[in-house]
Amino acid sequence: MRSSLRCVLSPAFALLATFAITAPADSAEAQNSKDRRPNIILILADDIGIPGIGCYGGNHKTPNIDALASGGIRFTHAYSQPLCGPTRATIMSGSYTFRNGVLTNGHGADYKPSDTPSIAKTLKAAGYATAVAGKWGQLAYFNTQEDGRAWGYDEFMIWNRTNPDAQGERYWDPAYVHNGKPVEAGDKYGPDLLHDFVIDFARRHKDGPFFVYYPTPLIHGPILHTPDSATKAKGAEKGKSGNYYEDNIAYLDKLVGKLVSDLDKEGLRENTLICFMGDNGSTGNGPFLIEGRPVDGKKGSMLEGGSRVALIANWKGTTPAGKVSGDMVHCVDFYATFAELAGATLPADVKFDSQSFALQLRGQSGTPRESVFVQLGAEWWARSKDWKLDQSRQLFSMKNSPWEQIPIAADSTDSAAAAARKQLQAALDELDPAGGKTGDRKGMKKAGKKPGAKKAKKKATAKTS
Ligand SMILES: [Ca+2]
Repeated sequence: MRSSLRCVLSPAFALLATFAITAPADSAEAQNSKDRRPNIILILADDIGIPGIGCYGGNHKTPNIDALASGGIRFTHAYSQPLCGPTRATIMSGSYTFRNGVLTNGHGADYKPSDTPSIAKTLKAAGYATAVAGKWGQLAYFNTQEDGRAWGYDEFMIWNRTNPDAQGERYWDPAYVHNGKPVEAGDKYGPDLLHDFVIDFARRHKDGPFFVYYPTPLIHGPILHTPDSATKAKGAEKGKSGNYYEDNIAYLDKLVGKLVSDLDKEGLRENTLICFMGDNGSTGNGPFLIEGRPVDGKKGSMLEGGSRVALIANWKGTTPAGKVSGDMVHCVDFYATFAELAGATLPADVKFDSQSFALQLRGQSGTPRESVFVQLGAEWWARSKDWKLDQSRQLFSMKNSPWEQIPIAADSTDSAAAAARKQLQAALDELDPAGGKTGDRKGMKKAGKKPGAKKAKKKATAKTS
């Protein structure tokens, strides 16, 4: 018997889901099922939208990420939140930001491990060894080993500027903390240290199962030279982004390839699910192109380019190779997906927004989402494959996304538009983001206020790091 996950969806819409996960009974069959549980590695890349990834039609070369996609599933309609903090809190909590409180950057302290679930806690309770490697900034409460345990992580190597003992940079001579102790990095390059930590952890837990959350700092600014850069211009060393953008993408891609190759050497590929996702859209000067045409919006924007990101899932021998899926997936969905694969029990009496796509990973059709929900501060929208409705009730046709969204007049007589409006409004009504934690804070508009249609297209702004 495989562990089962039951999604109870709203009658009108599959946006909100609650779950009852049943762990396998204590039997030989159940033990067998447990033995098939995969190791899970979630690579979260920083500030790279679909224009940064070659196999998405972007204008950059990413041969190793492309190979990961051609050996697994590439999701064309995958969504994060538009900024680091909200995405990270969404992944960890399995809930949208109006529930977990991290509505924009700078509010990570609103998400406490003591009173909110975390995916690492859930997987650890199911018997997984757990680790995190990379950027913890934009979330909080993570300096010591005790903090790690509170989040559910056995081991960690993190960069977290909220730690007073770890002030410093993320790339060269990085201010990382390893299991509560500062790393003596010398002239080392941070992303290399993280790779070594991840592979060492995997090697030590090769009998599995293990879970590694791997939020690499690449390719967030400052865009500095990498170990492979041909030149090392002084300007870029001081943080003037731009000179090494291509080199940073190349290094991210190289480390993805190295991870796959090192797991292969350890004989771990067939029992390890590797997921690769971007944490928000691309940023910098661009151009941000898909198939040679500029994408609509970038990081921090409520336009498509703010949150439409790459999602690749590769579990050798299990995920169908070379599949390109149009199923919509949201970063909130990792929680239920990983819990299902792990045969884990979700915390009771918690409202999750996560919807498992575990069946799709196993090559089955599953129950794809009918929409995704994205929020930044006091702005939000729900989106189906072809339509999008925002908090001001402005409807857009998304048939030409990711290049443009087309406003639909409120008095449009188009029957498909009317049906979409009804469907998406029902989804938003059920979620009721204005009834959750709101943007009634400094620097954020009050949630529930209805800006005009023009304002709805305006870029949301917030701090970044
Ligand atoms: Ca980011």
